[in-house]
Amino acid sequence: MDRVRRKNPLIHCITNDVVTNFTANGLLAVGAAPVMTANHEEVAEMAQTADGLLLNTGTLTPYQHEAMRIAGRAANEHQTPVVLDPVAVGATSYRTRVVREIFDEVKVDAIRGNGGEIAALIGMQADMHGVEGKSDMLPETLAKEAANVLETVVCVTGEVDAVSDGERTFLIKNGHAWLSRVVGTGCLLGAIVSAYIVSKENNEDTVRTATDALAQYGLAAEDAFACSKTYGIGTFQQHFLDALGLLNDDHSYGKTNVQEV
Ligand code: ATP
Ligand code: TZP
Ligand code: MG
Ligand code: MG
Repeated sequence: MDRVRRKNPLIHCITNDVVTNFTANGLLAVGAAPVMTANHEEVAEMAQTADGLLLNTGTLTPYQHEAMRIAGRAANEHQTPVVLDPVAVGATSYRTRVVREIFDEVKVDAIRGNGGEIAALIGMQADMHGVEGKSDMLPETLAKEAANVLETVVCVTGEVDAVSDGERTFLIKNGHAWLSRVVGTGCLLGAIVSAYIVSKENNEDTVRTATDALAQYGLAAEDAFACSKTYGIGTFQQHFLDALGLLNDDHSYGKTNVQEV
């Protein structure tokens, strides 16, 4: 977290209409700089100058699909790390086809999705309910399997999160159930994973840095719940942004619950 604040990375987000404002505010809260554009005339230039590119398929259209292809190619050419949030893959055949096409065309540094989305992406049984999704597999088994199949770092989120690069796998038990009652918390997390991995030092690996992002994000939710539990989820959302803004590595020391499995 402290590195993100020092670097102030520019994260170019091609994301969905539902979460744009929340994602921009959440990135600002952790010390990153958001920019949202899907305009074909400028996405290549933006992806080249940004520190990180987020591709989120929440309200995917043919226009956005093309924007993701252009931006993804430009990012790959300029070594800009790319994070994919395959929102609702598996919910419709269009989305499943297009997300797989994007993945095949763009080299992706990390993927973040709920259990159903990650299972659907690798062709396994998924229980999709619009943007919500579950898998019967344990998150650690699913994350490792998907990381091996997709050859990238995979973050599976839910009650317990798991992150794997196929060799090392971490379980994260921070967070609060109210996160799933506020729209956009999964999407913001994808953007924050991008901010963390583009701010890491050269000797740190993506799997460990993404794990830190998920753990500290979960801790912010725990802090927010402590301040808002007598009110409700509207207040929780505001306190969650506050808690993200107050997060730092000293505060989270000893409070994150991460184990390598
Ligand atoms: P959303 O639930 O907002 O649609 P999503 O399904 O894409 O988003 P989630 O899997 O819900 O993403 O993860 C978003 C965040 O919420 C993660 O940090 C995850 O750890 C946390 N989370 C989700 N459900 C729970 C839960 N029951 N207990 C604790 N944390 C949770
Ligand atoms: N519909 C299309 S995108 C979206 C909805 C409700 C937001 C999903 O965001 P999250 O982070 O998965 O709640
Ligand atoms: Mg969810
Ligand atoms: Mg989601």
